[in-house]
Amino acid sequence: MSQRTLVLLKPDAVRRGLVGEIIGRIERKAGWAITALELRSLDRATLERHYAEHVGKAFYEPLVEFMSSGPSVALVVEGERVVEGMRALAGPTDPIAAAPGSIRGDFGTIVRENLVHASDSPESAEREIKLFFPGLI
Ligand code: RTP
Ligand code: MG
Repeated sequence: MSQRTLVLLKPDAVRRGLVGEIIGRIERKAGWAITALELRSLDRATLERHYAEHVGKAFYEPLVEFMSSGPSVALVVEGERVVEGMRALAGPTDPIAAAPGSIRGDFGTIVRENLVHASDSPESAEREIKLFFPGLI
């Protein structure tokens, strides 16, 4: 079942020079394709819409501070079961709980600075793709 998903390489991934490494892992997945890609700094308004489910939580403000601390790379990835597959490639939210082999497991230690975002359902993916790439059909 071909799907699409929205991936963000968060500011820590860009700062640490891990963009090529992470994109390489996505590119090597059989049958997946990157169909949009942009380096951009995320403003508070965009982050509030992106992370609407987390507004008001204790970690929300520090999350927004972090996510606006430098540019991110936004991508649309298309392919077979890519929503579930990208979440698996990223690993669980807490990098210490993430298995080696996953992006967060290989490169992360801090819950907030966990390198990547990947949409958590096909519905979230469509909402997030509209937010980051409004020109995309
Ligand atoms: P994401 O939305 O970024 O793909 O990550 P996720 O689904 O794995 O995690 P989610 O629960 O949606 O949380 C969004 C992001 O907020 C930061 N976070 N900090 N306790 C904390 O300090 C905490 N919990 C979450 C992480 O950057 C997480 O990815
Ligand atoms: Mg999430």
